[in-house]
Amino acid sequence: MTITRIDLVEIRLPLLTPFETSVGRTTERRIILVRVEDDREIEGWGECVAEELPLYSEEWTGSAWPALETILAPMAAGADPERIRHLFEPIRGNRMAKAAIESAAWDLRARQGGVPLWELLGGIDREIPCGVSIGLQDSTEALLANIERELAAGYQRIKIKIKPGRDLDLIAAVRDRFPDVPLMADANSAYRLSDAPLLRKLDAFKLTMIEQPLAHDDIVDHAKLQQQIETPICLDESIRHVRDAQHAIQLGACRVINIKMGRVGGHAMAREIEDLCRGKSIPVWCGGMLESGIGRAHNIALSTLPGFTLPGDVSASARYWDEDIIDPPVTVSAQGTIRPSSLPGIGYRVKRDRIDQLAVRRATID
Ligand code: OSB
Ligand code: MG
Repeated sequence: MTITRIDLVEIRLPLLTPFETSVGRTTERRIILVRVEDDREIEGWGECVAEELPLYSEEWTGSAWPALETILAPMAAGADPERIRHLFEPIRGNRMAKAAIESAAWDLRARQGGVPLWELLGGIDREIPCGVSIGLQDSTEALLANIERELAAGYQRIKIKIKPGRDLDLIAAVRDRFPDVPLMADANSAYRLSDAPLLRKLDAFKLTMIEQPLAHDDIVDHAKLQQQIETPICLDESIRHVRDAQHAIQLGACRVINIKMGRVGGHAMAREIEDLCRGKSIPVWCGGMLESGIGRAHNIALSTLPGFTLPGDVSASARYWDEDIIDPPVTVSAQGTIRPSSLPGIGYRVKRDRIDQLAVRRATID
């Protein structure tokens, strides 16, 4: 049952439309996929959510590759899949790289046991509620048209990206057109505590939350900001470990947490954060990192845990890709929900031929 072989493959996957945030613009993803195999040739798949440049966190595709190839994969080769997270503990940082192998090991365990990953993780058999994250657009009209389309498709909440100079007027225009839609804004760390007077003006628009307004590694200033605004703060970038979630909740730095399995080093840590938050009545939702179908399938499984009560940034493959690397692609119902697969593991077939077409580098560790 031990991991006997690990394959790494980097693919280039062009986005159907560029995705722009306060920190930059992405047109093509460079994604590292991890395939683990056991002695009976059962496989497991994971995805590294590191981006093309270290603009969201310190990790990027170029740093995750050597971390995986020279450190993490050699540690994991020969190991029991259940032991992976403990083996990785002495290695500092590199959480997205760790999560790529750790999550592949979870998929492997689920397939070894013949059960869906969501069941192995402790999820509930239910459809998960979905929202969309819409990047900065060239014009307000383009944003409004985009929102219109996503609402018509059934998505349950809209998240828009904001940054200084593209905030109050933009949100006012959206609220004017869609007075009752569940709406939130993600700043990706674009503001400072001294912007509190401006951020307080957002209270008028009844956002369900504002995501990560202040620095990517800050908790203390978020607590000060939360005292000055009514809009609930949701932390994304700042929560890298269950300890961060503990500290943030203790200090009142947020009322909601966005859990990204890659950002916190894997499913095991994501579950710990979900468990903590559920105990403290802090709702959580599953964030996204423009994942291909493999990362998306892991997000769906994670979202079945009981604490994930809010719509996540987990949406249909067709919003991102011309052709996904899994079959079938992820689809969303007219009610804005995804039904988790009942097949073993991540529950989707990985399209090896498609991956081969997109591959730009490979490594095998055994
Ligand atoms: O901050 O949630 C974020 C994408 C890349 C990096 C960070 C973020 C995002 C998104 C997109 O908001 C979510 C998605 O559709 O995958
Ligand atoms: Mg975010």
